[in-house]
Amino acid sequence: MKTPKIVKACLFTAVFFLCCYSSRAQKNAPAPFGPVPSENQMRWQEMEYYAFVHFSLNTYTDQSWGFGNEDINLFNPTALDCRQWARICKNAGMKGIIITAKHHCGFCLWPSKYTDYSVKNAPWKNGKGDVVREMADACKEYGLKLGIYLSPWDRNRADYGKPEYITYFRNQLTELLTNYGPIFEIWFDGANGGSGYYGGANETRIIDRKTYYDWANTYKLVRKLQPHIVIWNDGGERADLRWVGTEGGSVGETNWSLLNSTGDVPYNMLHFGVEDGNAWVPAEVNTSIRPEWFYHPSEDKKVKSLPQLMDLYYNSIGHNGSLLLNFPIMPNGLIHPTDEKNALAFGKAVKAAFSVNLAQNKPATASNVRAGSKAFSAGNATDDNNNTYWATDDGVKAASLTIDLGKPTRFNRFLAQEYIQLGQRVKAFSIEALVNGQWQELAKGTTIGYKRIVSFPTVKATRVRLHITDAKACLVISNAGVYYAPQILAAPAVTRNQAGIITITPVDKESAIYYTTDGSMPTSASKKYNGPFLSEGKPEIRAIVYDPSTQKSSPETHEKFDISRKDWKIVGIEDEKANAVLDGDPTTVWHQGKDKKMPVDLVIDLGKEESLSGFRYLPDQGQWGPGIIAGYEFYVSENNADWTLASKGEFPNIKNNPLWQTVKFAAKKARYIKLRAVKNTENNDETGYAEVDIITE
Ligand code: FUL
Repeated sequence: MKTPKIVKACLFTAVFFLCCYSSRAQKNAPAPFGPVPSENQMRWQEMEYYAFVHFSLNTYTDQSWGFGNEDINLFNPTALDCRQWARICKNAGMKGIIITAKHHCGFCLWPSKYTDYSVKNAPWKNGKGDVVREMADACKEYGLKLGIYLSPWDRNRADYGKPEYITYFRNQLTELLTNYGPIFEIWFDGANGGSGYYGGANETRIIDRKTYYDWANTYKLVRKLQPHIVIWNDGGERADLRWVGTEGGSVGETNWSLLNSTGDVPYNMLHFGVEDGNAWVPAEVNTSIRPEWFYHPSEDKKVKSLPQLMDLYYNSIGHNGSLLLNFPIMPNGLIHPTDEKNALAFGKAVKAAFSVNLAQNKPATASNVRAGSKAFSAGNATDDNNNTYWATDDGVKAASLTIDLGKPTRFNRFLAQEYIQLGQRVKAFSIEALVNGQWQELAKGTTIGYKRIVSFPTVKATRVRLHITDAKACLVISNAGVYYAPQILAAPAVTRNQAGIITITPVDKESAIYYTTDGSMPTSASKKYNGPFLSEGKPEIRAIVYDPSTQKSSPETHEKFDISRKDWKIVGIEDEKANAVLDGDPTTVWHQGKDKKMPVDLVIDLGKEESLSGFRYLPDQGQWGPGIIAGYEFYVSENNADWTLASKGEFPNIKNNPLWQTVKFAAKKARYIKLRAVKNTENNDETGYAEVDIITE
């Protein structure tokens, strides 16, 4: 068909103006300041939200980390369906999936030519299956990008620790980066070296994470095979993306997408970035929808709820990070229905909060506009185009942008974006609103970066102002948005103190709480909570928050406590603070001093003989809480003199995921218990406890 003349003329005019506009914009544009993202990093940053799937032999052994000798015959999912994973991720608003092609145990989800320890020798599909292939096909079908997790540490390989292993590792990389189409991200886990099967050697092998893998050449290979990839590496040479120092699901409110290109970075720097860093290394927030990465049936009730997932959103994407959310795959090869339900509700809630930008195309003015030029005017921040921006004159590092909403408008979120292609600049800002003719401050913040979302209680205002108070260089803001996020009812927290008193705390202080103590589901017709109450025996509390105006309730909190700890005493320790171990409050913690050399004992008198079948340990819940016990022995005694070993072992992955650790053992009668810390995660002599509890028969 011939293009009509008028259409041609319009097209020509549009292209002409576009060219004039962009060359003019470029002519006076601010110079880049400091490090800037590469094209690959920029493309990745715009993905914002994508998934991890953890699936391996661990799925069948209920472990976090396989030792490397797990039986290949265990791998036989009966309903494996990567299309289910992809469908869920797509419907949840995600843009890609990273699959654990090989976790630390060394088992390969694809039929690698270079090892027998793979799906090709598993019963699944009579050894003809390839999970990575099925994942790649499903991603393609659902328009998702594919990423690969390949653990550098391999506890199965006899040659791990020797130079030969590097050849093996690179051969595997070559297979994965050649045979499965475009790969958007490669994930090199930082957990590297330690005990393992190692082809039957059953020993501990320590490697130098910085030098062993010859990262420089490994990266070269990766980039040659996949020129558009981004590399995540927490263990060795600085990569394209950084870990945020925690698997808990947040990055600092101050978050610079910068690090120094050499030198070690402590956990807290990973969390906040380095203001004057000389390399662009943006933050990826990796966390699991359940406490652990692999599937454990015991966590079926611990799937992150919608309010928790929303917090995660604000603490990652809202803090200039990306969100990598993990789904543990069940032994049958599917994502659990609760994980699916919560992930979809999360996607829906994000849409409900952020699909209508109340500032879009609203008139905006600024206290300074670069060269007074339209090309950098305030309106570029509200025009729904991230490639145009409001900029200030060189040297103007503080200025404000005012958006006229036209009429009193209800909102509770502000979103700002810097045009990071020219570097990250903003150091401090505040959000103000014109309410009933008066300017009032709603919130304060520090960095902005690619995206910053600020939450505050709902206001009704006619104007809103982004007031940048400090920056490294002139301001370059590509987007300013105003949103109304509907209220989300959050499950309340339920705690029991040592005296047996139950306290239920809502997230929103004004919410009404309803609860049951008989194991039944709470509703608004259940007992209303009017303050702390005493419990007897092994109480089971189920509680909800209920909003009468919408007749909606929060997800429930379900806590099952064991026997009362009323008569328990910590034996032989003078320090009063030690009671934090028994106070039922996960936020209080007690540390045995560093002067005590490992092993360190904690002895508790239960007051009378009990029939024990396990114990629980909660380490320091502080973000970088020290003294996390990694290796333990647990003893029981009837007289505090003759001790029987009930269990010994390790708490795997407790460093990155410092949650309740539950250990079960064959039933034993005892009045005294002794938790012996034989090793902590830092290999020093500190030992910390938020809580210690027992499991009775
Ligand atoms: C950690 C690993 O040790 C965990 O098992 C998990 O794979 C997580 C994503 O990274 O470092």
